[in-house]
Amino acid sequence: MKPHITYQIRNLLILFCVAFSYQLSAQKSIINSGWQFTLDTTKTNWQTINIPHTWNKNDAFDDDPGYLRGLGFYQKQVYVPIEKKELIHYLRFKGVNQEANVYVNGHFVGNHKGGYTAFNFNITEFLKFGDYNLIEVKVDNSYNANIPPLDIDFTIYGGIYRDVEWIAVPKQHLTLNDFASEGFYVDYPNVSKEKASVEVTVFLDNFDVKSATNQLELSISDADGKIIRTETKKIKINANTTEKLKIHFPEIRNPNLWSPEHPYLYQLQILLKDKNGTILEEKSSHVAFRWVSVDPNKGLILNGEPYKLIGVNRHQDYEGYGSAVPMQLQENDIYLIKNMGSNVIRFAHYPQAQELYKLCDELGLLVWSEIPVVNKVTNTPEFFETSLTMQEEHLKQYYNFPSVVMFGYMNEIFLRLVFDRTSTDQEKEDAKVYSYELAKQLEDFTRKMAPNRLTVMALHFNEVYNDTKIADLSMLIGWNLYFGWYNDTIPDLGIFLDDQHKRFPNRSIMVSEYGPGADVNISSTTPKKYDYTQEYQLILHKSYYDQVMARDFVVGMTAWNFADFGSEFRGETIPHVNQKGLVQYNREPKDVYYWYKSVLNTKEPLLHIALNPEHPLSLIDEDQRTVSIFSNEKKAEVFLNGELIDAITFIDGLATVDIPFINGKNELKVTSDSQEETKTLQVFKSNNLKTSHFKRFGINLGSHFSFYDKENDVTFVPDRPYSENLYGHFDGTPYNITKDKNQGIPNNIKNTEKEGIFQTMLEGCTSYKVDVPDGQYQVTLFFVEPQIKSNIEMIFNLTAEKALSNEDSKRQRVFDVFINDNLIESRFNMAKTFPDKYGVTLTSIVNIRNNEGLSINLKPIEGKTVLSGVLIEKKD
Ligand code: GCB
Repeated sequence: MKPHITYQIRNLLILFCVAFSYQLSAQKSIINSGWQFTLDTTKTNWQTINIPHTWNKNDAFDDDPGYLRGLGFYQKQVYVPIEKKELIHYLRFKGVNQEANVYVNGHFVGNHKGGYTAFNFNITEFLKFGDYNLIEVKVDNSYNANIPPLDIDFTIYGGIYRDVEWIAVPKQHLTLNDFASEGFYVDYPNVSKEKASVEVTVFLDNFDVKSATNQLELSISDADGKIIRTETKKIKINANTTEKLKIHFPEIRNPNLWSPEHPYLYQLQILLKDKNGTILEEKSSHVAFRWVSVDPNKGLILNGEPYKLIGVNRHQDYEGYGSAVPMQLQENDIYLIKNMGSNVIRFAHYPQAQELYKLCDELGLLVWSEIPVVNKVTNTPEFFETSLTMQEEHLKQYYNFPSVVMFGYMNEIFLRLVFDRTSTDQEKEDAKVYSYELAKQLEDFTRKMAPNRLTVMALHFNEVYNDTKIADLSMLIGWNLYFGWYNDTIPDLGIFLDDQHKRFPNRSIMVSEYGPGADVNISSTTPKKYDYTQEYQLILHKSYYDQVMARDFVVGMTAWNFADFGSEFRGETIPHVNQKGLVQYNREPKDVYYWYKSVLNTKEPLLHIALNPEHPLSLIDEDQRTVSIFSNEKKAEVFLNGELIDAITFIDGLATVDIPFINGKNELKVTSDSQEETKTLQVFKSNNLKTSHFKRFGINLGSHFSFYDKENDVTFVPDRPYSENLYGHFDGTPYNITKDKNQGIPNNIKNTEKEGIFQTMLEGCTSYKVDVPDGQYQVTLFFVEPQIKSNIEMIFNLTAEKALSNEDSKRQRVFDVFINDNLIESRFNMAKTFPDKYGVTLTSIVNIRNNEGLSINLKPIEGKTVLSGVLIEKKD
């Protein structure tokens, strides 16, 4: 019996020890689930939500201008067991946009400004143990002149949109009070092919009223998990103090170097133990050996060799989620970016989820990370302080990711100033001085805090950056260049780069943004500047790539943007969205993504036909259609409906083929050495509409591009002058279309999602004809009043003309509408009927007889007529 009792006691003792050590060691839980949320300032009408959460995921995309920038309230009850009384408790918020005030059990705990960095609050003194505790967070995303960013081209979604963690730590722990860092920093005093050294600086807090003796055990293991270095330190920490320790590891010989092609990672483990050897806390970090520098003539030097950066910028929001995006979807972005063959990401214009940086370490992507001081600075001590604090949080929280090689702090800081029509010359001069001053402070601070990183700043195309010498501050300059979009032509890129290099030979430069907007529903055989076609997007990206690759001195390029993203005020073909993505807002790739992949990713075979089989194709008076095919192989064969029609050779990932599609269903097949792709699509081919059968036929008036209308499953064909047996206009001109801009009206059209039809139109057209066969048709005409006042002034649409006031626009145009001589709308006056740019349709049933075709006549009474589109649907 005796031994048995002893065993029982021993077991109990073990259990007790386990429970005891459980209580003593650090614990972290994610408390995202089941928060109460309300927008109501009376704090009623609570709804239950989960974090990540934003209150702007819908209103930032609706027809009403603006979105809620104001207060949101969150609350949650958390039970804290009595056993956790000995621990120190922190709340960690990984991202709250943009100002947070936190309360625990009614006590104010702290305030944080800035929506893109994490913050910790010690809440221990406010807790009730063995009881429920009320956590309240008041979140404010109102415009605040003292919190960057100010006015920018992306939506400021309000809310707690990243994880909330509850961290409970023993009295001695790695500090949580150093700008929400991990409490340790990994440095590499010397790295070369032959040897590498690692130094870790740890900050230990002792919250006890008496001093404590602890032990720190650090180890580095290689990618196979084999421990290759260990260091142990005993340390006495005085009561209520923070102790700083530096631990040097002996050099590692012939280290495995890290690069995007060879992302070799070592692992650092840190164990904090008490004097009895019980683990109090455990932390880890990637360790990677690489070194970077820039050379004004050779570009970036990575591990001693010139290395061209090719990649993308990334915003963090996602269709349907706003900024509150599940982590798995966000991580998929990084895989998509890597698979495209990128070797760099610029997380623009703000620090993004830490999980993504970790993935960049693992997959091999160099990172440019920055804080959102964008377009403009406010000259107040508060703005300066918030910006510097933000940079300190940014540097400290992202310091240990070896993929981060560039730390930035400003984007296009003189953009507002250049387009400012209200400030005096003196005010503008002052703005240059104080913006420079903030840049200098941020630059100096970044160099001091992160000595082994490159500092970087992005500029827009303007001499003001050279004149003020702000462009000489950082180690690397990123130019955001939109030649061929906002200004000039595509080849002007090279001219600009050469000129800068000649004038500033000691400056290292890259192209940090470039790219046109593109819409997968818009297509043209004659792509033009500012027309949102995928074809123009491809031309521009391809040429930029060639121009950058031809210049050794250019560090590289990051496309704007990896994905379409929310920018509420924009009125492009997809309103509220900036459409310059290589992939769509839902991350479905656009054609250009595949082109990049075919050039950059040589590992995975790729073959892509740049045609969407879901979009019916119309070939009117066109024998064949040129189709682009992308591949990273050398050659392929092209078959149409089972017959070989061409053998193609890919040059720089691209080949074009003229395909003689037939009317009806077509099967286009391309086969290369290792791959095959088939696309089956519906083609409407006609040289004579009078003898053709169709169910629906749409025309995009005033446009050289076609638009796929998903709702009606019809592709609206481009406009043309009338010719017999076909269709077209007899008079009128495309509204607001110039050599440089092929968009028509740059606004959201209310009450519709067919901006691709409404935004372009014929003005002054009195007669339009479509030679359809006899029969009964439903005919829908599409109109919008282009000049009615829109409240939004588009800074990014620099060529937009000034809108008329409501009063002026009411008198703009009045006209009668006839179809085949029947008056279907009398004194049509949209400005009078609709308060804004509404998509208006007139639908009538028309009987066509005697081979007369369909005639649309617009008779002006006042001003000029407009017409955006025609849809003809066969009824009998
Ligand atoms: C820029 C800005 C970026 C905009 C972009 C654009 O230069 O840095 O924030 O979104 O241009 O699309 O206009």
